[in-house]
Amino acid sequence: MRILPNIIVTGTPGTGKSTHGERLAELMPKMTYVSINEYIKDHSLQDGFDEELQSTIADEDKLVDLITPELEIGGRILDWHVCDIFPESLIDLVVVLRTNTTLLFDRLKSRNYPQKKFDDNMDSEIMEIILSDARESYDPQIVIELYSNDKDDLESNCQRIVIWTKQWIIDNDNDDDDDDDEDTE
Ligand code: DAT
Repeated sequence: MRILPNIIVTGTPGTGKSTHGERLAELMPKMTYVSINEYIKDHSLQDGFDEELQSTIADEDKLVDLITPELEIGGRILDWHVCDIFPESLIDLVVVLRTNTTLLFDRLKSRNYPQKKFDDNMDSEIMEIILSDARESYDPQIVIELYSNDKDDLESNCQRIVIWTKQWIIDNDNDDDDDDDEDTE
């Protein structure tokens, strides 16, 4: 039985997944932040390269096989724009970050993506693709949509997730010794 929850932080590229993931890891040192893009590189999980989008294609089956034992341990904060491949039974919260399209336009412009990748990402955000994917793949009750436009949003989102995590730990405490509660800090 896991003593720490697993959280997915997802959203269109540029919405602030890594910014949130890193801040959450600072606020909750017992949780482990996993940038899936880095994980793919570190574990050689590439399955080709899309020249048009200038993006690595991940071997999603291998990725799930490798990360599932980590999710079984718990305490992972997964950062990826694809949210619907992880085992539903091992995911406790899915945070879908959203950004005002004008702000996202500027953030993506500064990345110098190829035009198609830029357009696909803007369309994805406008059409709420990742939010729909998350709600279709997980119990909609564990999917929350949070705005990530500015630093105040970042801080309040992270505080909200910390409070949620503490409550999850209390609710899932199977240890009879109630005086020795695990904390996230
Ligand atoms: P992602 O990991 O989703 O691709 P990121 O965390 O790299 O996004 O953020 C992209 C840029 O936007 C980066 O310069 C930080 C900035 N940013 C993201 N969320 C923000 C927020 N809530 N407040 C201020 N800046 C933010």
